[in-house]
Amino acid sequence: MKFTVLTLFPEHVQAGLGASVIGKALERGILELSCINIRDFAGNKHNQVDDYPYGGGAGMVMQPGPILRAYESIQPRPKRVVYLTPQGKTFDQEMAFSLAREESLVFLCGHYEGVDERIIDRIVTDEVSIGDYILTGGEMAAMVMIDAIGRLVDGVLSNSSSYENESFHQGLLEYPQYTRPAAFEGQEVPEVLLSGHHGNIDRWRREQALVRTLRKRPDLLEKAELTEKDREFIRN
Ligand code: 6GU
Repeated sequence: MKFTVLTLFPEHVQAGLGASVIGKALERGILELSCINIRDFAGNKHNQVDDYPYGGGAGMVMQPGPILRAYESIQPRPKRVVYLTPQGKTFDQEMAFSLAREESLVFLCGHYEGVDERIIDRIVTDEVSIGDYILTGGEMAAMVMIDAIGRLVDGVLSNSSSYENESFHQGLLEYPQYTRPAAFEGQEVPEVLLSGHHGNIDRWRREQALVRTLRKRPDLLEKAELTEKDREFIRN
């Protein structure tokens, strides 16, 4: 899968995604990342890419010309262009799965007070927010999305860390995890996990995932994939 990021801070994005699982997948060529500096397409002596807003008001607006020229430098022309903005649809796991099916994605990162509306009309297919708060620019949001989408691409995660088994995959929070030692300063690992009885362990984990979701994020239960047994457990 190929990610192209249109940004004023290409090194920031490159560095932010260079480590860990996504960094490895980039090295192995399973994922591709190309960061295009919008400023390279300024086309004026001072490399200016923003200007005052028509009608007045605070801040600066990114001009449409440099962004369009940066976009037009992408070959082949992409199908979907994601603009990172607090005004967008809120990113979630379902959207991550949907976007992970694309062969390539372009992310447009805005700065200052945003981009000229005409660039949104012209090239943007998806406006996406990563949550209800304001960031100084779209770069960190693009990195969040690329991390979440990239890990869903075949071959990025090892078999042992595959997302297929994640409880969040079914819309639930994860069950609690423990490793050695079995007793840590008087705190013991739940006995069922030491029992070797996989049927009991699976049931305990499922119940823990349900209890946690019910306590911490009851809103998630509405969309979760629950069995009749799950529903019965929640009722009791
Ligand atoms: Cl996608 N961009 C900016 N600038 N701020 C945000 C955001 C995006 N999502 C939440 N806050």
